Amino acid sequence: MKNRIRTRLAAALAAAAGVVVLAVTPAHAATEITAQLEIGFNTGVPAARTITLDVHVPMNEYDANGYLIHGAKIQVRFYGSDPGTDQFLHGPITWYRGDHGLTAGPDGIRLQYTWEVPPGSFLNEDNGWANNGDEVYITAKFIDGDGGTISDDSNIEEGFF
Ligand SMILES: [Ca+2]
Ligand SMILES: [Ca+2]
Repeated sequence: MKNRIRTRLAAALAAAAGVVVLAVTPAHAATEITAQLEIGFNTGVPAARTITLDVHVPMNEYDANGYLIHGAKIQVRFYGSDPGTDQFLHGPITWYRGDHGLTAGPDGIRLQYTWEVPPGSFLNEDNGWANNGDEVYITAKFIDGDGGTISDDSNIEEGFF
């Protein structure tokens, strides 16, 4: 008798927990991600290169919050575009819920983040006498709490970084 009550109580608790989980679990799978990279030149003293990332995973606000609460993250890696194999340059840099630059809003999950690096940083992917121009892009991944992943390669930024 006692066992039966305990079982019933456990079932009720599980059901209650289930309702809570359902209330914040995203209703729709994330299927789309776009990544943009901008590299600018700060000509002040000291000079710097300004890196701006804009990664967007469209969905409604409810789902955006649900994904982030459940541990979804955005992960960014930098690559240098070259003939043949592209060179890995930097990363991964990972943003979770609450990290600066990562937001959930009416148009979905967005990462907007800017920082500066000195000239000749990891962005200087080609540093040869004959080939000093750099071609840099990012690969951005949206990884949900269960490990489901979608990714996008950004545009390529060209310059002497
Ligand atoms: Ca290159
Ligand atoms: Ca270079």
